[in-house]
Amino acid sequence: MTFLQDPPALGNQFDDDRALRSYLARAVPDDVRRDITPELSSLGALAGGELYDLQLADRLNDPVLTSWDPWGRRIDRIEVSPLWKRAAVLAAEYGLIAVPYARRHGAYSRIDQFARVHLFNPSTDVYSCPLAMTDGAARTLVAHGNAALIERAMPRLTSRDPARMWTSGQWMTERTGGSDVGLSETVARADGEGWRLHGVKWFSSATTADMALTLARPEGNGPGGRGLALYYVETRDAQGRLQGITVNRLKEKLGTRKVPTAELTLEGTPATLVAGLTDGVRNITPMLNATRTWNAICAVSFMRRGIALSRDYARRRTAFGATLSRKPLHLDTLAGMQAEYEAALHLSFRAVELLGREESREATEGERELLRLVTPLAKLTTGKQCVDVVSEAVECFAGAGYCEDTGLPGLLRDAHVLPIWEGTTNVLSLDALRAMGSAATVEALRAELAGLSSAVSDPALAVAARTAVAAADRALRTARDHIATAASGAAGLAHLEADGRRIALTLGRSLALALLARHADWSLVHERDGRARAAALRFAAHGVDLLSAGTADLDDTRRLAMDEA
Ligand code: MFK
Repeated sequence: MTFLQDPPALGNQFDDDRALRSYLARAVPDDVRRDITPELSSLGALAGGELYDLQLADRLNDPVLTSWDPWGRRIDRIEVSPLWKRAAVLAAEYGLIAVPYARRHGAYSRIDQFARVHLFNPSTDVYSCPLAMTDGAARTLVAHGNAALIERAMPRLTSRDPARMWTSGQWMTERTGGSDVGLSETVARADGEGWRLHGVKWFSSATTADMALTLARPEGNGPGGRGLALYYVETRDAQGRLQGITVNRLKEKLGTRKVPTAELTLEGTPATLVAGLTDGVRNITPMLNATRTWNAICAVSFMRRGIALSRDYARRRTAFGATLSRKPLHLDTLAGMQAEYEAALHLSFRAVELLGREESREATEGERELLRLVTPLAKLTTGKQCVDVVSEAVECFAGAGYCEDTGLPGLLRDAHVLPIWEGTTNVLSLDALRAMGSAATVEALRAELAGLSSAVSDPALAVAARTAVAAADRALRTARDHIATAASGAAGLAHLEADGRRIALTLGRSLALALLARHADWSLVHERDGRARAAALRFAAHGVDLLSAGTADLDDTRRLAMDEA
């Protein structure tokens, strides 16, 4: 009989995720964990069952923009895929935005929320994008305390009723540049009590949102991010018509194909100031930091999906006389992926813990300082890990992984957005340096690493934790030395920037290792389980110190980069 290979299958994605369950067992009190487990398990079943099946069936259903109705009226209607419609319902019902604002479990509510996101994301084709922006918008409105906007939008953004829940967009990027937001050209003109926006938003993600937070320059304001103001926009009027918004076209992207990312022209779009007439860039940063946290958790969850599929396939696929699960080299590859995943999970959930503590006003001053730095570190570190791990997952399927209808290429394409949007690795590295400008933040990181290291007693894990502390120390010293040199000339700053990614990734990977080592030590004692220990030792062997070879010569770098003599 002809041989036919079984496809990979997924079980309950919560029950199967030993690393997540072990993390929750340590980080969340028992009564809270008992309370949140049924919904997590239910989401895990959906993610590995109904949603995964729907995702495979939905593969070719890209969003469709219809610009005109049959009678010549401009309508700009965007139809999203069946999977996205189902995801919208489930996101509301499972409280993916509501949970941290209801705060049923205080600071732990953020852990509850992001454990849900972790399970939900890999089966919903980046519906996490509108959700992340919705969370970011809610957090930004709360942070600025604009009572009228909070009263109007928060009940919608945080609703668990799919018919009432709103999603929000985050319209920042313009043709002048995605990273240098201060160059934005959109103008805001006063119009009675309100404002009207005029300009082009070049990348507006999930354009089907009910509202958006966006930046525009009030007429007469100066240049740069300081001259921009933060605005609240409702996309449709009471009759459901777009308000001065034309959808020029949907972007043709490498991945995130289900996300209707559009180029928009704003022509007199009504808008409301959120927080004063200036400092738009600073005022939108609560949104950026929220979506960057989502980015980190989504990176972790894509790694987990790649591993879950690869592991299942390894049990089914026979080659050279045995299943892949009996092949030492294949096992070595899977173990390496799992180690990266576990480190990423502990790093990202540390950012989540700190966010929850800050929001519930339980954070110490040091924890608030630490949050500012851990957020970009988690985003930039896990974005890179995710692309590597998911790429390995595709390779675990060899030729099958390269075929579109297995769904694996889509996973890799979606993973590829994570180091790009919400700030590229380089922009996030510079943000980490910006955060390290505060001595208190650097001190908070040192204290965190020292605390983690001292909590480890297993000898091999203690060595790993010390490796993490030493690598981070080298990165911090490198930054400090460059800054000291900068006092006597511009070369120090250029050196600091050139080393920015090495510094940030070293800090991100070191902190991830220290967190994993501390967790592994706990797991050895409390769960009698050595798997997290194996993950920590393997992650340490992958390397965390990107500065061990010293810093780069700037002239050589320029010559090499630009191929100049
Ligand atoms: C799966 C996950 C889903 C995610 C969905 C996302 C979908 C949405 C897709 C997108 O919208 S992608 C577009 C996202 N765009 C970015 O992330 C912008 C990237 N660029 C940066 O982050 C730049 O660093 C930045 C625009 C902030 C630089 O602008 P400026 O004007 O040169 O900023 P500047 O002068 O350094 O900082 C202005 C103020 O903000 C300063 O405070 P002060 O006014 O008090 O001095 C900074 O300290 C503060 N600031 C900057 N970044 C901050 C911050 N504060 C807190 N946290 C930060 N991250």
